[in-house]
Amino acid sequence: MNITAGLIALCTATVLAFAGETTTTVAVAGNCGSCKKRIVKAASSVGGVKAAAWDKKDKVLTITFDDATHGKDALVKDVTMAITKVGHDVDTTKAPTKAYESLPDCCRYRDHASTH
Ligand SMILES: [Cu+2]
Repeated sequence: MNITAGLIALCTATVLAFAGETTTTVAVAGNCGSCKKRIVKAASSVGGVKAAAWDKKDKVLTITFDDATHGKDALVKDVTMAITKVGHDVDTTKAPTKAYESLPDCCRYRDHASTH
């Protein structure tokens, strides 16, 4: 086997090994389109997350992640940390007051609900 063939075989094996994808959902508090952008951005910044979508009506974040490299519990924990850090409550984990207060007024889901 020459080097090129070896590299191709290695790459193929890597792709196969990392092909696993799992989807999970978590409840994330928020109000509007800006919240959506903020939440999705924070979730997407977490290693292993391949896709993230937040439904502003249901307040549910759907995350698609690589289950070959990331366990679900650890991943949800990382996503929770990233999102609470930008001011949004995740399930029973409250965002720090300081982070919440840094949100624009329209996004303050604890004080008022708005879906502008
Ligand atoms: Cu908002």
